[in-house]
Parts: sequence; structure tokens; C-alpha cells
Amino acid sequence: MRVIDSHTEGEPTRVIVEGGPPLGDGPLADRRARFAEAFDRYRSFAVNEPRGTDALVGALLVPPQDPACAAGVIFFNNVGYLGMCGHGAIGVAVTLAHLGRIGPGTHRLETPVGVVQVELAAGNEVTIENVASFRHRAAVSVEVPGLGRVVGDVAWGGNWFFCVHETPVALAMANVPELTRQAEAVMAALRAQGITGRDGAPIDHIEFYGPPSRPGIDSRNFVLCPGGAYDRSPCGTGTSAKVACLAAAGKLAPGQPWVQESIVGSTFTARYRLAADGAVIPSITGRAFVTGEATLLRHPDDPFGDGMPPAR
Ligand code: PYC
Repeated sequence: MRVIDSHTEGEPTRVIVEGGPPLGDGPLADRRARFAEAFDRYRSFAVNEPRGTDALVGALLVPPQDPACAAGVIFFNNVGYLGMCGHGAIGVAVTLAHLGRIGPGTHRLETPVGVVQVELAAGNEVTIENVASFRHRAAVSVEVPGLGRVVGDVAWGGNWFFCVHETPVALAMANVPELTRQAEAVMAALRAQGITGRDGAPIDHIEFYGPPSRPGIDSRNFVLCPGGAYDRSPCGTGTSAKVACLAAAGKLAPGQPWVQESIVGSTFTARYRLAADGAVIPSITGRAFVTGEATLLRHPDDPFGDGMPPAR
């Protein structure tokens, strides 16, 4: 399997450019389902130890259905599959440019949850225009054992998020283990109390918000991804969910910038335009850098040839 690695504002992406599973054609959501049902070992092979790490997001390039798209892409991680991935789409754009498959300008990527636009600018900067994002439920209270009442919004930004209004723990790198524990407790409480996204969709990302570390930034976050890793970037789909919540609350005007800082101090700049039915189309700007090109190998006698499940 041939892969190209990059990071987007600190969060790694591994793009499979050759040797991925034979998923056939059809809608990307169907191909993602086929990937999960019949070829999940490719996912684990590509991103789990011993070749990868829990924070790594994989991106399988596939032929798009829509000929107007530069590529189709299915995102996945250490435990499963994502709808969209904002940092990953920025990484894919820079990777396609590295391969000479796209140049500066505007392009489209097809994902299982819709088409996103990517605009490649100088200096490895990419702006993605994400799928329509919206706040599903506002100010939802959840009783979290050991934490008490936690209040947040349920929002869609290409994945389902619970956006906790105020972080229960200071947003500092030294607190990452504690932030992870608390976010996992919130996730478990949402499941136990039947709090979901639209049509019962499980919420699989938790975001905590707090004050930024420096002037010129609007907010700092900590994002727990499914699989237990935290996002080193401010999370593209999470920032989309956040601006959808701010728009719904009348706290951010269309076109107004929102600078979201991650737990590691990197930033995305977000804006939105209005879409139908109270949803918004967020755009997210960040930078990605290619960090490596590799051929991943599998020895037939290797007991961990298909990768190891994460310790959970
Ligand atoms: O940037 O959307 C994102 C993302 C989702 C999971 C990790 N990063």
C-alpha cells in the first residue's frame, strides 16, 4: 500500500494513493459501508499500530461519482469511519497538489456525506467549504457521573458533536489525560441518557470550549474523537459545528471570521454563509504539510500484519 502522510495544524492524515480495498463504484456512502463490512482490515492495517498511531486519520482516495470532483475520499480512524474530516480534507488537498493532481485554485472532493469544495492557495493554505452544518439541539443538559450537570449543544458539521459550553477542566496540554477522561465520561453519559443526533445518530465527538491563549483568537477547544484520541488541530468538522451553533444563537454574522484555537495552540479561521432551513455552509482555513511518502508492507508471518486494535 502506498501512502502519503501530512499534518494539518498538527493533526496527522495518511492518504492511501495505491493498494486500497477494491470497493467498486456507486455512492460513496455505499462504498464506505462496503469498506467497513468487507475490508476493515485495510483500515486497521493503514492507521493502527505498528504502522500508525491513534491520532492518525486515514483517507482512501477513490474515483468520484461526480465527474466535477477531483477525487472521492473516505475518511477513517483507529476504530471506524468518519462522515467528513476537515483537517483531513485540507491534508488531502495538499497531498493531491504534492502528487501534481491539482494546482492552485478551487476543486471539489466527494465524501460519503456530500461534496466539499477545497481552495488551494499559496503557502500550503487551504480553505474548505464544508457540507451544510446545523445546530440540532441547544443547551442540552446531561448528568455526568463525577462531573455533575454538563450543558452543551448537539450539532452536525459533517460528524455529530456535543459542544460543551464551558470546559470542566482548564484547556492546557498538561490536562490532556484529564480532559480525555472527562470527555469520555460525557460521551458515555450521552449514550446512557439516549441523547443523539438527528434520527438517533450517535454523537461520537465531544468538544470542550474555553478562553483562547492569546489575543486575536476567539476560543480554544479540546476535541475528543471516536477511538479516544484528541484532535491536535481545532477540528474542521467540529469548528463547522461550532459556527453553526454560534450562527443559530445569533452570535456570529455571515462572513464574520471566527478563529478557533486547538489544544496544541494551532488555529483554523472559520466563516459561514447561510444555507436552507437554518443551516450554514462553513468555510475553514488552515495549513497542511506533507511529512512523508511510504510503502506499507505486510509480511505473511507477521502476527500484527493487519494492525493492532487500540488499547481501549
Ligand atoms: O478535522 O474534522 C476534523 C476531524 C475529525 C476527526 C479528526 N479531525
